[in-house]
Amino acid sequence: MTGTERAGDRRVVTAVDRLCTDLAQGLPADARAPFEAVRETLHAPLRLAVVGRVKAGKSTLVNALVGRRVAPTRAGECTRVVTWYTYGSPDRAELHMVDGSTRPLLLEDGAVPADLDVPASDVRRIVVHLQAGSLRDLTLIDTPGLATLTAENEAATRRALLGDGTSTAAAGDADALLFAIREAERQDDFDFLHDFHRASGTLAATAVNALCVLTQADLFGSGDLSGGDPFAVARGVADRIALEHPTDFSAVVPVSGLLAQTARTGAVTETMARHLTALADTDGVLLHLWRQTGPPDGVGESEMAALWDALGPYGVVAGREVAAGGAASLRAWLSSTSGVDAVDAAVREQLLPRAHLIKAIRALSVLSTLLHLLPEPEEARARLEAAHLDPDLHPLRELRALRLLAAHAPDSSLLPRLEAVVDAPEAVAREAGAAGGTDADAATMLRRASAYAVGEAARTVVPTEVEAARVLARSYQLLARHVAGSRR
Ligand SMILES: Nc1nc2c(ncn2[C@@H]2O[C@H](COP(=O)(O)OP(=O)(O)OP(=O)(O)O)[C@@H](O)[C@H]2O)c(=O)[nH]1
Ligand SMILES: [Mg+2]
Repeated sequence: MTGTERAGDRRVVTAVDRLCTDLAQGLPADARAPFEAVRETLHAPLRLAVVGRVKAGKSTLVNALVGRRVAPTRAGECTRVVTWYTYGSPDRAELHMVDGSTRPLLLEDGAVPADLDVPASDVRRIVVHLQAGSLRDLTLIDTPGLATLTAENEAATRRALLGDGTSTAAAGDADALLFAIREAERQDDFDFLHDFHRASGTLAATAVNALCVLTQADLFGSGDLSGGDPFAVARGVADRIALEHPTDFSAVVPVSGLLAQTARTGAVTETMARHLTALADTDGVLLHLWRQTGPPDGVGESEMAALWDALGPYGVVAGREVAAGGAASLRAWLSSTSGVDAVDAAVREQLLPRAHLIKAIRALSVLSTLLHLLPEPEEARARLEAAHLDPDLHPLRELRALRLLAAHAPDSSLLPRLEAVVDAPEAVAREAGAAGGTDADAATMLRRASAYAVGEAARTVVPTEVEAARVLARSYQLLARHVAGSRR
């Protein structure tokens, strides 16, 4: 995990926090609430929403990521209410109603009930507090499917993530998206994604805050029947999507939520491994037909059904050999095969290290929708715009320039230098002084690098390079100021 906090990112949060307080200063206490709410989100864990078409396997993946079977899943349209899984003790859940009231929700065997005793349209969200390590630095948001049979379900997701166009909710509740695509992407997937990017602010109109998961990877191709590898087919599709949509996602990861859920929620037992091993000599194609032909000798109908539910056809056929090694081997195989470790890695390497910046981007965007609540909205807008030029907020501009450059001009010579100032500014400053010179010499070196970048901005005609070079020039200048200032 590379989630170490950088001083610059902390300064971004402090600057936006200050801005919230300053803007709301003249308001009476009760009118300050929306601004306070924005401030609070800056200090809360990153909110990652799992979004996608109905039946993409979102809730199954949420269970795998949480490490508990807490979200209801089923073959028919299932999730009807936006549900937050957040860190807290003791384990409990509550309904946040549309009318602003809150009431407790009893978990059934530790899981959210699939059916509520109130109409889903009366509930704004369910919040589930769990003492799960996976939620310490991340709140996961499960959402009703897009493109559903029930327009109301899709509307709930759009409201929660894109906002209802009114006030505080205008940029929605999520900082980042885990976008679930099953089989292949469709145009309406991207329509939604672009709406989300717009809602999360112009600074975020890049792949900064969205990862894509290609779900149900165990069902790709005809792998399980032909003896091929469905995950290899899914990898090919994922690579194509990544290539064709470089600005939409920072990564595209194939995953089988089902295998991951089974591996990570304590569902793999020695009994399961034994039943699976008992199928070792049955022909794979025959196994697929077991519902018609009956289960093979030595395994009962309900046991076979349980294996099928937990592992799917690929998991049953391909997992038999490894199951001979017992539950621990089966669990390890399911976990690594499922691809969920790669999803975790993408979240931890691409989203969490930049959580402060991503949250700050969203907070600025929400702030811009609250200005009408202030006595002098025009003056407040000017202050907000001026804040974008605040040196403390420069990391936001760096991040955006880096993503655009990586997507549109990946061979640019500016890329490694921009990466260096984004990921390790202290090292850049150190290197500038590495020739053994004084701090003043280091500052001079950085100013020279800045002047050189200004020249590069003038020489290139590629728009993303022009912006990157300008951003880099300012980065070097700010670093020079920092080096000179800190050693005085
Ligand atoms: N084989 C296989 N089946 C899966 C996988 N993920 C989910 N499923 C099955 O697909 C069905 C739908 O899964 P859910 O997780 O409920 O899907 P969802 O996207 O949350 O559905 P909605 O909430 O209705 O939009 C369930 O029957 C799951 O068991 C997977 O990776 N592989
Ligand atoms: Mg669901």
